[in-house]
This record gives sequence, C-alpha cells and structure tokens, in this order.
Amino acid sequence: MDCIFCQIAAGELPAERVYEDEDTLAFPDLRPRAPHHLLVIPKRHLDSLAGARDEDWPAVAACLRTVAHVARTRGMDQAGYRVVANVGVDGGQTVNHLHWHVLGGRLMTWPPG
Ligand code: DGP
Repeated sequence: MDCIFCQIAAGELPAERVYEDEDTLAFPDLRPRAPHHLLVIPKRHLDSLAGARDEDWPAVAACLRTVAHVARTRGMDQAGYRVVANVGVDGGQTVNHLHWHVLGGRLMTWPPG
C-alpha cells in the first residue's frame, strides 16, 4: 500500500485520530494553514471526487458529516470555517486519496490562490 492516507487510516503511519467512525477519519494536517486545520478522509481509498462513482457517494456523504462534526467539536462552527477539496492537478491536489481540508480559527480570504 503506497498511499500515505491509506497508511494513516490503517494506523501504519502516525496521526492524531481526532475523530473516526467505521467509514471516515479526521486528523491534523501536517502543514497547517490555519490555527485549526484538519483533514477528513474516507477510510476506503478513493482517488478524488473526479473519479467518484455511484457507489462512492455514501462515503462522500459520511465524510461531509464528519467535517461538520469535527468543526463543531473543535469549536469552529460559531465563527465559521472553510471546507476545501482539492481535485487533480489544477485543483492543487498533492495526495491522491480523497480528502477535505477543514480550516478555521482565522478570517479566510477569497478568492483562493
Ligand atoms: P492536498 O494538497 O489538497 O492534496 O492536501 C494534502 C495535505 O496533506 C497537505 O496539506 C499536507 C498533508 N499531508 C501530506 N502528508 C501528510 C502526512 O503524512 N500526515 C499528515 N497529517 N498530513 C499530510
């Protein structure tokens, strides 16, 4: 298995498991871009939203549920937060395992770079 996020999901690479359930895992981003910066992944490998098939949407929905849950438990929901899924080369995706960035704790700017 050469996917780092699969290895994190399997417990083979270290990460603080902020939240997990049967289908999803949330852990801190190695290179935080905001005071709060978590990543949410499906435990089952999916490359990105671009390749999602009909059978993958329940995992996507489960991830978004986890996004909202960790934002709430980390206290980001009051002031607000940003959710980002980079997709492919133009989207700036560097790890090819579907993931959402959950960023909070500061005012975000728009448009993104
Ligand atoms: P993206 O560029 O959207 O594919 O985001 C990938 C993020 O993954 C990036 O912000 C850094 C983070 N990252 C890369 N390797 C590791 C790792 O081994 N552990 C953790 N916690 N985060 C990682």
